[in-house]
Amino acid sequence: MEHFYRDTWVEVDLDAIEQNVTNALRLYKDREMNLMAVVKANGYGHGAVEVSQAALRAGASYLSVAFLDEALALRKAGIDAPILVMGLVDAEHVQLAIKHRITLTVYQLDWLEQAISRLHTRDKLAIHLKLDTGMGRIGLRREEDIRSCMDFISSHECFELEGVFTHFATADEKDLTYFKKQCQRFNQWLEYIREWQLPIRYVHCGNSAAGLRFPEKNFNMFRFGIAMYGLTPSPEITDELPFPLKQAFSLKSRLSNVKKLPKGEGISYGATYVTEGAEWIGTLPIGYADGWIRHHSNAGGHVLIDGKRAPFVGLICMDQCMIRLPKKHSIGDTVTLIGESDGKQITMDEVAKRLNTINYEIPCVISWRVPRIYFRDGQIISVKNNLL
Ligand code: PMH
Repeated sequence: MEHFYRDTWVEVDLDAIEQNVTNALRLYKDREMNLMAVVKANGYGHGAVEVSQAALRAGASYLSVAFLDEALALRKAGIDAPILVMGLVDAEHVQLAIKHRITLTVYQLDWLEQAISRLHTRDKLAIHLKLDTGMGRIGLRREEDIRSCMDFISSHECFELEGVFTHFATADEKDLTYFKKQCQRFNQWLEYIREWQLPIRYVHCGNSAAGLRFPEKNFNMFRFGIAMYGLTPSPEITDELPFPLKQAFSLKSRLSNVKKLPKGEGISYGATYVTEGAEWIGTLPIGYADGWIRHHSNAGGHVLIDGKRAPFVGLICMDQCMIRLPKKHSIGDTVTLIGESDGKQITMDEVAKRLNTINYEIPCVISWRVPRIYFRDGQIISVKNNLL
């Protein structure tokens, strides 16, 4: 087990990840469904290796990441499950993908041509064809381009067209007009693709929102990201989720200093906060270099200490910040920045709302300076400290 010596850490509840995956798959118990666990960005900041293992234990059959390095990191950690890279990988690296059995996303004829010049006759490169039905990011958009890619793929045996997919831009919104338009396009474009009669194993379009809200719209795979981590795809549809999600991520710290200040004393750079009376001020060893960005101090944020709320005061520094304590506390007392403390909770959604962003962003930006502790059955099963 790795060690760490600082008094700020993340706790990841792997049972929560497993439970969210199990519950999602249960929605599809009457038919074939593959769950692709989206573990890009280091598992949305939770830790890609540990999350992948938990998701696979609970029945996920595929993993996906954003770029090749993330896939290689999983292989290096001994993960054997199929992995799809959902972003562009330079055709120069196709041999690396084959060597490590990594599936690539394809959406350009040029790319296929470049790849073929680097493939040997007996190579098999697994690919998923990406269609841009309205996300406007990457993917094929025109019938003739889809057809020319299909011609090329079907006439070169080194390509194994294992999947076809698209990505929704608004599956997490109440208004379904745009979502329906994307579904309709995807269905129509799949018709073209079926003309080649290739045995395509996976067809996938759904993210968490579509996977949970519209089982009938998903083919035989969906890509489960945010909800696997126990976070709602958007506050707008929380009431529509078919089961309660269990948040896996908590962020904790311990007081590194406690002092009583009289009225009129300034706190932190710029002395922007001045005590309003005699106040107990606590210092926490977490700052913006840990991803606890400076905006927390202006945005009226709180932490929990013994289940009571304590506000941030003064500007967040690089490695430290200050809070106003409800009463005298001791150095070493635990403080919860995200998660539960004595039956009270600060959710990821609360933190995201305070910062005027989405819950996805919060765990992603808690930097790798902050060690992660992994729990299963209430026991610590591993610790990750990227510094040592
Ligand atoms: N599929 C693709 C192609 C994605 O980009 C994402 C998330 C998912 C599936 C999973 O979505 P979910 O987390 O809503 O379940 N991608 C991103 C993104 O690029 N920015 O925020 C989320």
